[in-house]
Amino acid sequence: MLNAARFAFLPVLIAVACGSAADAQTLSLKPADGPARTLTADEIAKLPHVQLTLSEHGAKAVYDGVPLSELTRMAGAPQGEALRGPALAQVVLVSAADGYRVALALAETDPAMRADRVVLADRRDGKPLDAHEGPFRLIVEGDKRPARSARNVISIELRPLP
Ligand SMILES: Nc1nc2c(c(=O)[nH]1)N[C@H]1C(S)=C(S)[C@@H](COP(=O)(O)O)O[C@H]1N2
Ligand SMILES: [Mo]
Repeated sequence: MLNAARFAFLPVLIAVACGSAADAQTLSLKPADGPARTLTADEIAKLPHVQLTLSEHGAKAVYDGVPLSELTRMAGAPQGEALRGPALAQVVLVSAADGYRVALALAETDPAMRADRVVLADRRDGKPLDAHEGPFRLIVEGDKRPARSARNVISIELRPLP
C-alpha cells in the first residue's frame, strides 16, 4: 500500500517537469515603455525568417531565424528612416536563461542600416535548436567570435538610455 502510494506521485512529477519545459519555450518581448508580451515558439516560428550559414570550428551549420528588427518592430522600435536622433541611443538587451546578457545598439539590428544580419535563430539544419542552444539563439552575422551568440535566449528588451 505504501509503495503504491509512492508510485502514485510519479505521473504528477512527470507532468510538473513537462510543464516547466513547455514554459521555457517562450520569449519575453519588452517595449521601451509598457508591459512585456510573451511569444511562444509556435508564434515565433510563424514570423518571417531568414537563413544564415555559419562555419563553427570548421563545420558548417545553417540557421533559420527571425530578424531581430522584426521583433523590435513588434515592440514599437523605430526602423529605417525613422531610426535617427534619440533612437540611435536605444539599446536592445538580449538575456539568456543562465543570466548571460548581450547588448546591441538598436541601429545595429536594422537591415536598412547594416548589411550584416542579426537574427533570433529557432532552427539549425532544419531542426528545432537542441537544449544546449535553444529554443532560441542570437546570431550576429559578421562577428569573428561567437561570444555575442547568446544561447537559450529568454528575453529581448528595448532600453532607451537615460
Ligand atoms: N547563454 C549563454 N550563451 C553563450 C555563452 C554563455 O555563457 N551563456 N557563451 C558565449 C560564448 S563566449 C561562446 S564562445 C559561445 C559558445 O557556444 P557553444 O557552446 O555552442 O560552442 O556561446 C556564447 N553564448
Ligand atoms: Mo567564447
